[in-house]
Amino acid sequence: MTENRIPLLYSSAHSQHAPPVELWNGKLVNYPEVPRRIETIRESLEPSGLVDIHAYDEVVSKDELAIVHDRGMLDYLETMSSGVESFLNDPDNFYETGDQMGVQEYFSPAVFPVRPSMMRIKDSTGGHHGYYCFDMEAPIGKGTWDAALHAASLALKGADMLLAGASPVVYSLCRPPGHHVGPDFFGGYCYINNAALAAKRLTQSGRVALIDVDYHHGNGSQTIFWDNPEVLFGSLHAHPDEEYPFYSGYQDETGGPNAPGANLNYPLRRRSSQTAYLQAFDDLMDKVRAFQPEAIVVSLGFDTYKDDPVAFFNVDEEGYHHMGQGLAGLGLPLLLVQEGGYCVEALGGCAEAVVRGVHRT
Ligand code: SP5
Ligand code: ZN
Repeated sequence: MTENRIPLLYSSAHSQHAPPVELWNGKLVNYPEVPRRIETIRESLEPSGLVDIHAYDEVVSKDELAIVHDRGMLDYLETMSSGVESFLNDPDNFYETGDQMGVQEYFSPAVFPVRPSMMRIKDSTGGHHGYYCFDMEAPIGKGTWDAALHAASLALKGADMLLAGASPVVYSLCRPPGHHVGPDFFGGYCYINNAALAAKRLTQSGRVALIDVDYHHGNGSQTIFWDNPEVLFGSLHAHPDEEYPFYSGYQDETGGPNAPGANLNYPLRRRSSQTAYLQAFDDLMDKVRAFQPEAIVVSLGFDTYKDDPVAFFNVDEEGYHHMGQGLAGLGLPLLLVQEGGYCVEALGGCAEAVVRGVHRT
């Protein structure tokens, strides 16, 4: 597609967000969404000659985030992030702390479907932390808001570069990731939906396809574009019967009344072969072509990798190369937005394989 180098949009701001642990189904485990993920991708791509690294540190305003997100959620994230130290140091917010008694001996669920009967909690002035957050996988620290804001800004900058015709392909190296964030809910290591923001902005040029190849269903992106006929949301992911986020991602979720058929889910069983995965991917490419979009955004997760520590698919570097070629074959402005992928040693190779595929070398 291009002889030229692909702009790789990067900001070091992500490193301010680094939760050490999470409580997953009652067990304290290491948090897999670590800063090294992004640094290793940048370090691998830098000498490859395939990309030009653009260090980009401008940030968008909250108004620009509000094209897909509820103001209340954005204000909550910013306020909680800036006030987290005093919150954690306020004894009124805690019972006795000290030992970890019982924490690892009892199960507690880690993902919550929200119900309308609990909405009144929004009127509360305290204790309403579960209102916007739907699981225990998105801890907020003092650098979280700034990191998330920079990630969102990288995605929007990428969209703007495509709109300006600055490059046919852009890769926004976003962290934290975003596809689990809906209009007014966040979770799953995500705080702001980077890819959805970019897709929404790109609708300025016409129809857009948002292709989600992260291992997990992009429940946030699906919700944002559910009833929007301008955006095709197509997702390949682990079957919600057996994988996070559990409550969405089934094949019969096809879009709202104004957008029938504009939501395409390909749930695949754990341990599906790469062949089965790539067949589904190729099928999605056909559906994308039929939609006749003007631009493509990819929620690019590498947790489909064969050795990913949190997931169970079998994609390897050849598979990612094939996907890069398939995306480039659409012949449209293309924005790659980084989502998950937790096998840190392999991420550089995965990213390079996609980028080589896009270059058609
Ligand atoms: C952006 C993103 O990829 N978010 C995903 C959040 C899902 N986290 C669930 C982790 C499930 C861990 N399963 C343990 C499998 C052990 N091999
Ligand atoms: Zn994922």
